[in-house]
Amino acid sequence: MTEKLVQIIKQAAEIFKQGYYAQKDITFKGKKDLVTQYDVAVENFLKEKFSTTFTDFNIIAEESDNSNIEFNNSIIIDPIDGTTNFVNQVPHCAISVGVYKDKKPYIGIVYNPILDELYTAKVGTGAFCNNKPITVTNNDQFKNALISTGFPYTSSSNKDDLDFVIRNLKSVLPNCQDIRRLGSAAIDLCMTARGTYDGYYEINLKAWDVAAGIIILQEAGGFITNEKNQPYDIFGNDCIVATNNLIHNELLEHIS
Ligand code: LIP
Repeated sequence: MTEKLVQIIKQAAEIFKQGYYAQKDITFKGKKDLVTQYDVAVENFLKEKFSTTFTDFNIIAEESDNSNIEFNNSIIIDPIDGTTNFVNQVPHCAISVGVYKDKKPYIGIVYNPILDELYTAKVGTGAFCNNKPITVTNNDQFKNALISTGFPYTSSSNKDDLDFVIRNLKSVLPNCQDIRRLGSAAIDLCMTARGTYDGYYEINLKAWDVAAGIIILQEAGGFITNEKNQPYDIFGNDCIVATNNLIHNELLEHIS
């Protein structure tokens, strides 16, 4: 199934690349939440191909009405994760596809067509970037840790969410090596999986932002919980805390 998924995702990537360099029609789903005609075009392409190729799976996708779709055997699609980057030609944006069987993680694929970086993982068989195995860092010193985070779109309208961002920056930043914010949750998880970052946290993500990346990170030796050190629910609103495992507890201590 992985090979077939990759083949289809690489076809969709042609639409993605064409859009990245083109003039875009931008509409707003929320005050900060953008969508372009290319998000819709990539999603429609993937949905059509996946629904005819993988008939045992239903599809949950960012730009679609998912209200009547039950999460079970599901393919979860983010056609463009990092749409703000895509619109501004910042090359950190990707197609993200997570496959779940009986609600359990099965296959994760994140493809950045601009940098031509393909992250793949199937549960139990490791994680790869462009077919080379990847693993998390072995750094156990939080003071040396490079941490990634993101700012939720809701920080423009919800004071509690803005406070969460500021409070936790104030707590994490002075205690770690540094913080990065590149604007794609899917890629942030993959960069933690490949050992660029030691850890990552963010609130209010959607299932399509993380469905693939958490499988890739887990297969690379990473550890993922919510801010209370409980299992992270991809359909919930908790903070995702995703690390190399070794600095997990210390990152949790700085998140409130
Ligand atoms: C975005 C993320 C980004 C996060 C935003 C948003 P989109 O996904 O990946 O990192 O900060 O809240 O969810 O909307 O570009 O697919």
